[in-house]
This record gives sequence, structure tokens and C-alpha cells, in this order.
Amino acid sequence: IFDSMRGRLDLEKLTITLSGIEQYAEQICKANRIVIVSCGTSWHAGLVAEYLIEELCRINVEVEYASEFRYRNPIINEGDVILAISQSGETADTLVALENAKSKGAIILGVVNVVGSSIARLSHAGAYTHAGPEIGVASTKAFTAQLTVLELIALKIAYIKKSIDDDQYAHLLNELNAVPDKVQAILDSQIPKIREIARKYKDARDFLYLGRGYNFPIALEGALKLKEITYIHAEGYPAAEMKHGPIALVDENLPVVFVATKDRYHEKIVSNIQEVKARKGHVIAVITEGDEVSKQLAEDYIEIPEADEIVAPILSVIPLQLLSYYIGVERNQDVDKPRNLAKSVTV
Ligand code: F1P
Repeated sequence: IFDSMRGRLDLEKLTITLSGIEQYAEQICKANRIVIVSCGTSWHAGLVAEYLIEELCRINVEVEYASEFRYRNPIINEGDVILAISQSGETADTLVALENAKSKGAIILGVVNVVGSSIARLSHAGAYTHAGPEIGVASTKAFTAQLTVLELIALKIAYIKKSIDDDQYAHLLNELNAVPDKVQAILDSQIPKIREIARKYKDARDFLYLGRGYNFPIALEGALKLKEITYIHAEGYPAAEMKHGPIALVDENLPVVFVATKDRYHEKIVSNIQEVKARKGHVIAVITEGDEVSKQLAEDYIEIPEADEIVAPILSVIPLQLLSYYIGVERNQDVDKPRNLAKSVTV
């Protein structure tokens, strides 16, 4: 699953990967907004990109489901920047949304895994994720590779735009460079615990996934992976939205997965954990190594190495992918070929 994360970032290869995007750097820096269009897991990568680009580059970003964007009558002006994210590069909804936008004079950028695919060919410029073929139908390593490339694009634009300083740029590149070792550390140390949690909850009827900030899209992705691979109903929510509805679901039968790594929202998510506990929900928390407070609170926890909150989603999604995988295995399901799902949705 994680081949794409092995080895360090190759700066030379990176320069080539981003050179297409660089050609459009001036237009991107001047853009009033960037519209991201994608589907499924790629849409979740788009949400992380929204947080990143708005924070680091100070450019307004909108994230659209391509399956809605293509059918409504969105406002697209000449010179608008549309960023498509797609593993297969063949998703029909994304392709048609892009064709519409291109015919109205938009600049089309693509973050695509499959070289030479339809979306790659339709784009004016882009960056390949080079994650290699996904063995299963559900997108996993493509997602972590998408996040990595999107972080690099955001960093590059921020550097050119001077919306971050040189120290912050160097710090975040170093953080990215440390990701492969941290992924390896998760794989080396957390799998027995994840398998144990999978055995405990394999017969649950529903799951709730909660996260804040950069980890909110990761909560959505955790829930989607569970649905895709295990057929257990799951919902992902921003943790702060819990009180606006989903809290009614919490009782002694509900496992609630918190993506609760140490970041600017940590205190708040700790109080969300307490709210779930008070209603007898079962708390499974993905936490930062050594976070004793969360360890005390959670019924089960999975630890990941400390990382800047901007980079943390690349790490925090991995235990969630593995949790779905092992629950699927426990339920004797074909995790590589889930029912009803197609590798690329071309109609
Ligand atoms: C989008 C997607 C995948 C999902 C499944 C169906 O595909 O929703 O995220 O895992 O395979 O399609 P893509 O545009 O990223 O190829």
C-alpha cells in the first residue's frame, strides 16, 4: 500500500513533477480563486488542499464534487484556475466538468496518478502523483500521494508568492522529508493494536469518525474507507458539528473514531472526546505519540509520530486505512474487490 512513501523526497524528481505547474505560477498567484473538482477519495484530498492553499498561499479555494459541478451552471470566468484531482484520470464526472470549464476559458491543472490518462491530456499543466497502480479498487496509496503532491504545490506557490517566509518553507519541506520514516514507524509499531481494535468492532452496525481542521477531511476519508471495504455504515463529521446533530446517535453501541493528533484544536477535540464518553460511546483515538491525556481518555488508541499539523493528515489516514482493511479481513470480505465498486467510474 505504501510503496509511494518509501524513500526520501527526490528533489530533482520533484522539480520535474512540479515544472508543469510552475509554468502557470504567475496566473495561479494572481487568481482570485481556485476551484478544485474531484470525486470520492480525491475529493477528500481536495478538502485538505483547500485548507493548505488558503492558509499558506492566501488564495480563495472552493472544493466541488465534480458530479454536481458538471450538471449545474457554475460561474466560470476566463482565466479561472480549475484544479482536478483524480487517481485514474478517467472519472467521467471530473472529465466532463473540466471540459465544460475549459470551453469557458479556464486554466485546467491536473493532479493525476495514471500517466497519459484522459484528465492528464485535457489539463494545461499538472503534476503526476507517481504512486503506481492501485492494487485494490479503493484508493489508498493514491490518496497519500495526492496529499504529498498537493502539499508541494501549495508550498511552491506560497514560496513564489512570498506568502510564507524562507524558514517556514524549509521547515515544512523538512517535515515532508520525514514522512517516509514516520509511516514506517506506524507500520512497525501499530499493526497489532489496529488488528485488536478491528476484532473488537468487526460486528458494529455503525461508526462515527470525527476530526477538526486538517484532520476533518481525514475523518471523512476514514468513514469512506470503512464503507467501501467493510460495508459497515459510517459517517464522517467535523468534530465541532457533532453537537448539531450526530450527538443524538451516540450510545453504548457506537464506536467513535477521533482523529485527535496534537494541533491547534487539540484542547477542543479532547472535550469532544469527553462528550462522547459521557454518553457511553466507545472512543477509538488516533493520537500523537506520548499524548498522555488522550491515552487516559480513549478506550483504544493508535499512536502516530509527532508532525506539523499541515503534514499530519498524510500520517493520520494510515491507521484508518489499516483499520478498515483489518475489519474487512475479519469479516472475510474481499478487500481488494469490494462489491458494486468500480476502479474508475467512466459513465
Ligand atoms: C474517484 C473514486 C475513487 C474511489 C472509487 C471510485 O476516482 O471515487 O476515489 O476509490 O474507485 O472513484 P478517481 O477520479 O480518483 O480515479
